[in-house]
Amino acid sequence: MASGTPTIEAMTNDWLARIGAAVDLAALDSERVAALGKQGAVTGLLKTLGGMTPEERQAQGPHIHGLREAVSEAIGARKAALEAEDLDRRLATETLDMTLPAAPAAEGSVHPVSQVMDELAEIFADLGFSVATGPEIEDDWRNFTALNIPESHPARAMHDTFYFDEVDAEGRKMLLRTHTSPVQIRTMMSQQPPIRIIAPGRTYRSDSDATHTPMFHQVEGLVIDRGIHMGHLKWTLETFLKAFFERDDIVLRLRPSYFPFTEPSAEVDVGFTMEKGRRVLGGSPNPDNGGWMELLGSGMVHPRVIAACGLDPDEWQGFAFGCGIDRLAMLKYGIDDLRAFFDGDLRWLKHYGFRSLDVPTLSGGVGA
Ligand code: 2NL
Repeated sequence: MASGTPTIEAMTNDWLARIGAAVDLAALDSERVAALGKQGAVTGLLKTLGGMTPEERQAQGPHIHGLREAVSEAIGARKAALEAEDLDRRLATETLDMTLPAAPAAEGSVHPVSQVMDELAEIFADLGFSVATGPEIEDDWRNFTALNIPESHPARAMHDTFYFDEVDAEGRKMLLRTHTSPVQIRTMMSQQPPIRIIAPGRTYRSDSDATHTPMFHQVEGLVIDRGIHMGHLKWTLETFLKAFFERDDIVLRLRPSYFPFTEPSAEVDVGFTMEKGRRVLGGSPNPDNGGWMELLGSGMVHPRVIAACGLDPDEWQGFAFGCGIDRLAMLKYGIDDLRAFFDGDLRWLKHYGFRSLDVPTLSGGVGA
């Protein structure tokens, strides 16, 4: 071989020295590219095999391939050694203090409406009620007709209903339920009495101002059994409101009213007193320091509604009531802007929200 051209052996020694001297993984990778990369020295040497005569190739081939093998083996070995060194260094220098408190995990909060729904479920469970749910898209019959609200009834207009273009089997437009009453209709049609349910959920009316949002939450209650009368209604609501507002001095006033689905119907007012300039439910209301606040609608289920669900009204009676959940949440937790409920502002949610897995704030159950 001509002088000045390094022998394969010298090249091998040179590359092995360079690889052995690489101080870290990045330096080693540079050597790998310089030797075995597309433009690398060893790669270049391999390419020269193509231009040789068969005899030259037979003589040089094993040496050049041997070089390539030696270089890539050395790179592999050096890489393993550097990685092991790296690990040893980290094990020697990095420490983990297992006694430090864990970093706080991002935590959401429970919306006041969800909190109140949980509280309602808990209180009424103690009274033997279960929670019933149903679809938010309903048909005209379950939302209106079965509830003794006929086609021409002004209550249909009063409800400011959202209608869909899609129609049911009778050709009537489907709608967003305007109350959760259709859930009770479904329950009466599918279960035998005695029935004791509450139906909490989203309801919809085309109404929007400071005290109305197009979507709102309602809870309705229904009891169907033999010999049910308004005394059961009043006791149930009184027991519920005392547990919910955590006060024993809640006073109820039933005022005659009208709903198509109940007869007789009663508006339920709750006495409030003024405490530090705020209306607080409870206490004996007198005109100087309080009054009556309308909180619920209620009544004895109209015999026509019972009959529409396939039950005999001479055998089965019941009471029902309805109430806004958003309103209950505002009263219990001192929130004064309804629209902020559904803005999705994280600051509001953090302020008024509740910790998940916390026990609903009840005084200790209905029996306590
Ligand atoms: C109100 C009034 C009320 C009912 C809802 C009801 C349901 C069936 C049968 C009879 Cl299936 N009644 N629900 C009864 C009276 C009043 O709600 O002002 N809600 C906010």
